[in-house]
Amino acid sequence: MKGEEMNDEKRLIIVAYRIPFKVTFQESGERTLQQNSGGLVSAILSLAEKGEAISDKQKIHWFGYSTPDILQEGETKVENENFIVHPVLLDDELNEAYYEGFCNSTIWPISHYYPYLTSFDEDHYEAYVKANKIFADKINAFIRPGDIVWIQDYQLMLLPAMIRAEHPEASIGYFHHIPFATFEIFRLLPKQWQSDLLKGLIGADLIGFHTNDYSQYFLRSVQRILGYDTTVRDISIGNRIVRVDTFPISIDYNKFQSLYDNPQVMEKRKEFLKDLGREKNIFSVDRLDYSKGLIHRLNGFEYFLDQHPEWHSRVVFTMIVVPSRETILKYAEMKHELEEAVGRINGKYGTLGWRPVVYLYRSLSFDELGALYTLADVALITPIRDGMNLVAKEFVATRTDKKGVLILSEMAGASLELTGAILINPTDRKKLSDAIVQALTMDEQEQAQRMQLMQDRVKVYDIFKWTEDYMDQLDIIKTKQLKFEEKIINQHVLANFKQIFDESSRRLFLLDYDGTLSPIVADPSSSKPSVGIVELLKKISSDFNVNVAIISGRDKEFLNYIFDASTILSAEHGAFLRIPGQDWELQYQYDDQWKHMVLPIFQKYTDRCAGSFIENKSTSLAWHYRNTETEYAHIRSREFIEELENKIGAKSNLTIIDGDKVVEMKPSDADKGIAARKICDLYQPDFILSIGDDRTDEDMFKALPDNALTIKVGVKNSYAKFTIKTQEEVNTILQTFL
Ligand code: GDG
Repeated sequence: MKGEEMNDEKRLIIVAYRIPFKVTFQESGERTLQQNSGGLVSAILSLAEKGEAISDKQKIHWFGYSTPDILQEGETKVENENFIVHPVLLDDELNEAYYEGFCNSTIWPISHYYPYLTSFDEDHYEAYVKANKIFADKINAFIRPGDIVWIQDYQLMLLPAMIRAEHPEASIGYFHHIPFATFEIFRLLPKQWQSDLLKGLIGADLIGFHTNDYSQYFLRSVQRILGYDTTVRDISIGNRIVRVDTFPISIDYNKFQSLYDNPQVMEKRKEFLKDLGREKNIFSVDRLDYSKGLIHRLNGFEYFLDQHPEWHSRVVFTMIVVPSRETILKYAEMKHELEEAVGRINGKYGTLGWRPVVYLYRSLSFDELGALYTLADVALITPIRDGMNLVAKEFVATRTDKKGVLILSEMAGASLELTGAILINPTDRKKLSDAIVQALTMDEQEQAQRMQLMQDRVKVYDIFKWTEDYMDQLDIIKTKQLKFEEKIINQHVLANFKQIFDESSRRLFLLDYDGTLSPIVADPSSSKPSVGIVELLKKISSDFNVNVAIISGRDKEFLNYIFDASTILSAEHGAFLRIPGQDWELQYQYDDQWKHMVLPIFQKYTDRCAGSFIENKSTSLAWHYRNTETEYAHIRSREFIEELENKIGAKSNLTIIDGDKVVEMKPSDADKGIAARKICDLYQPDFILSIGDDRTDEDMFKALPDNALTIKVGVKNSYAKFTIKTQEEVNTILQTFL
């Protein structure tokens, strides 16, 4: 965020389940708040230092779950020189059902493609809603205009919407650190949960994922479950645009790069190398988790030992498993299974002087981690699913000696960037074994080339770049939204136009029907005007001397049925015009021949897409696919348009309108713009109001003189001068002129 006026006011609020701080009490009773060494914390701090996202006078506010013991009597927050921590207190019972329950027994397994490990417990879900609400209440009471709220991860998917509801203008970002599963997996959740979680997320302005696949899977679920229109990275939710984008998280490269020559790390490395005492070292470190592929990794290593006796006694695999989530049954079971597998392998292949697998179930100090990264000949990072995997990037960054080979699962987000790794599918034990041999025998020149390639990438897009990139994008989407906001019609503009209206004598309203005077419905034939709107138009037209014209794509019969004889009606996108007191008139020489040519194509696509149908109007043909499976029908509609274009050829006098869930074909002789101009010529108005919502209304907006009051319904790019967010507001606009 650069150069904005309210910079002094701007605060950055980070919300994450955890607070990355350690609070210690000295004997004297004095308390200190220490930042953890995680990359995200440093990166966020650097934003403040660079004055990027917030004013440098501001400390960063961090909201996260904590137990009350970090607070002293009467306190609600703790601070140090950079951060103010706001603990969100959840009682143990709630926290267990929320965090271990819904977060780690439902969202985590389903997102990592383990439906059979997913619990579907309503009480857990309720706890999730409740906990998100406790976060929301605390944050909502704290936020003020200008603040940026950045929410981290799957424990808080409902929070963006809960904040948006209270602070419609707030700048809200969300980042999802784990994979977003495909629609077919996500839909296994109960319908209510699916839609709540998605609606929760789209409360944000920017939703970030590690890979383009996760972004696309999310967009697809939004489209299929919530029915919103999406582009490759935007969601139009009527009154707002939400951006979905890809930001592969990274590490503090320089910090890891300095480890190789760090004296404490060197000391540890020497010690470990002596203890391990083999020609080659293979290393892995992960949290205990089924998604990390620990058992498959051991199976692969076992197969390697089985197939390659020549490596016996020469290689040792150091497998560090960091305790995690042990209170969840599956994790406890898995730990047991792992220990059995290690025992089996060591029992089968080990000797008195050689243990093939050195297994440690504990966490490492940072120096120990650095020592193991830098001594490894091979890093074996083989998750079955992993949002990103930072261990892989950290290993790469530490290797200033340009040695060491990374074997990486293609199922880790990191595999898209770390192309110098040997990429494998972790379930394929033969390939895993081959990869180990390839890595152990790789010459130093190739190791250096591969390492350089990966280091170049991690160095360029480090955690600081990631954070900056995210904040820039949040700023861009917010600015885009503000541009739309500027077009939103306000009382002041309306009052001005009302004055012009009062002073004018030949007033004309040009109004679209579907999506403007009536809400969009699944079945076009059941569409009804909004309650009271027809009467309102009658009143405006009789009491206030306004000529009201409906310019619609609908046919004559439909418009005749809805509107009375005093209304000017234009049907079928300007093909027919009825001036009050006269008959309908076709606006150009019409020939029906073209329909015979294209009807078989219309029929073919209707047959192929269950639920779609043809509307055969006097001068046009429309293929509606609103009631079909959206994504499939959208693909078919592209094919359909291409086939129609091929059939009619470039010089044809026919137009194809690629509308909202409808493809319409008609002669080019008429459109809503031509109709609007003709009506203006006939009535010579000195005041024009025009409202429409869809693409064909753009012809009308374009055709009208500069002094017309043109209003687009819905937040979309438009030629109209002003925007209203919802169709319901049309009524209010019309009321203004009473
Ligand atoms: C989630 C997503 C995504 C591990 N053991 C020790 C230790 N670590 C540090 C590593 C690394 C971090 O923990 C683990 O990060 P990962 O990315 O591998 O995995 P998750 O914790 O599952 O994180 C993941 C990540 O979010 C970020 O978006 O990449 O996909 O699942 O930094 O170094 N550090 C120390 N001792 C240990 O024993 N000191």
